[in-house]
Amino acid sequence: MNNDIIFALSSGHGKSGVAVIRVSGDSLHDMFIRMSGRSDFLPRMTYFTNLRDESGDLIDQVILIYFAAPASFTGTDVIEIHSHGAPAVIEKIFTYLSETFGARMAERGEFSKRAFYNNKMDLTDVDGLAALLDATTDQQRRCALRSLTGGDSKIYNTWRNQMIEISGYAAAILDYEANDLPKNIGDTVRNKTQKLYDEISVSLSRNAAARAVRGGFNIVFAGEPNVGKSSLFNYLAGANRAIVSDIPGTTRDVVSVNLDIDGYLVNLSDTAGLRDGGDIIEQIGIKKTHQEIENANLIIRVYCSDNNIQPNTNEIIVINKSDLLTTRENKNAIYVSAKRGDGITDFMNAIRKKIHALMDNTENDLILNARTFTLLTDAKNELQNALNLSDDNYDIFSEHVHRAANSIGKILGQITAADVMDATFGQLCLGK
Ligand SMILES: Nc1nc2c(ncn2[C@@H]2O[C@H](COP(=O)(O)OP(=O)(O)OP(=O)(O)O)[C@@H](O)[C@H]2O)c(=O)[nH]1
Ligand SMILES: [Mg+2]
Repeated sequence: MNNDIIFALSSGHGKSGVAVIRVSGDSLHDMFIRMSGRSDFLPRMTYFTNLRDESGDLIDQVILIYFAAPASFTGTDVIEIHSHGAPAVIEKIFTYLSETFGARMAERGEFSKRAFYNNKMDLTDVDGLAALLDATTDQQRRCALRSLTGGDSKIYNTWRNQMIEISGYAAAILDYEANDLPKNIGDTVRNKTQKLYDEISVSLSRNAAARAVRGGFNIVFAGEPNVGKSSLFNYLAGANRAIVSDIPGTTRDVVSVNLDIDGYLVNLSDTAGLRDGGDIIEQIGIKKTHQEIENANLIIRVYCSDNNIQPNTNEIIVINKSDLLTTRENKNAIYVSAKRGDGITDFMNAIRKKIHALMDNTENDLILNARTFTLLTDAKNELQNALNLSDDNYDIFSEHVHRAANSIGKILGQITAADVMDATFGQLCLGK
């Protein structure tokens, strides 16, 4: 691979105290001598330098660090320039790098692409890096970090190695005499395949939780018009985001806010009240309510009269306007009053409990995106195909398990088409 000299701003954009510009290329030793004015430098040490352009003009006072290949982020030589964060300084350094050294601005994700081709990262590590850079909550940070530091790769590699081994054994059953093979090898091969199948199934079923960590835990308020959904929504949002009125059918569009509850990202949505009739616009709103309910991790069913309706596992039953009620029959409902604030603490605790039930321990789940979810599902289906075969079909059994191993290989980027690479690295920003 051609590692021409590329550079990018690795720190954030806009005015800042310090900016970090990263440079990557095949041999940057001489470049470092020219920039630092010294030849007796060591890798990974900081050197304070008056950085000057070709005509001797001072560009900025900077700190330089040299990372010698392969011990760098990209696996190539890397120079880090820590300058003052002014846009004019950064611009001047960019011009200096291109004019003096023929360097060019890196493309989106190009540093990580180099790291991938130089075997510093596999594709699941890159997915982890992208997730980490997007992280806004503590749980997102933890999950992403586990993936970035090779946690996911380790699991995939273990699965893949086991599949290759099983596939080899299955093929051997036909090639060797029974006496030359370990006892009950057929059963062993099947049991191992079943175990892998179960493990992958669990990981796939945890995807809803993993998605909720990345995209947010979706909570939807649903119920008939006028029961007080918007009032409760505003209460939890801590702001008057949705219009409240005593006219049934007030809310039509979905109104959403993001909250951080115990370190988890939560998307809270208020919706149009569910009823037959109403005008065309209200009916469109009700359609949207049904879509929101489908995507919800938790549905808050709001009522305003006493009842005995029981919640499903992903539901909380809330009976609002408790200030007007005389009975409280429902043991599995939470009685609240948006008007007076009664019962809100219990309500919040019930929500918390649901969030924790789904999202706790997700730091051990794989980070799945559309690409990895599809490939992992392919692998699971191939194992299922193998397990469905009758006893004497071990050559086909071997082939199915081999294909499952290939799918896992694709997840890691061991066999990958160019478009997948572009999609994976494209999710990163410049300078990563
Ligand atoms: N007494 C009493 N009134 C309430 C309470 N909560 C809401 N209300 C009133 O009930 C009416 C309807 O409240 P909303 O919050 O707009 O109800 P909604 O469910 O969002 O209604 P739609 O948007 O039409 O579906 C308003 O007049 C509120 O002031 C409560 O706890 N007690
Ligand atoms: Mg409303």
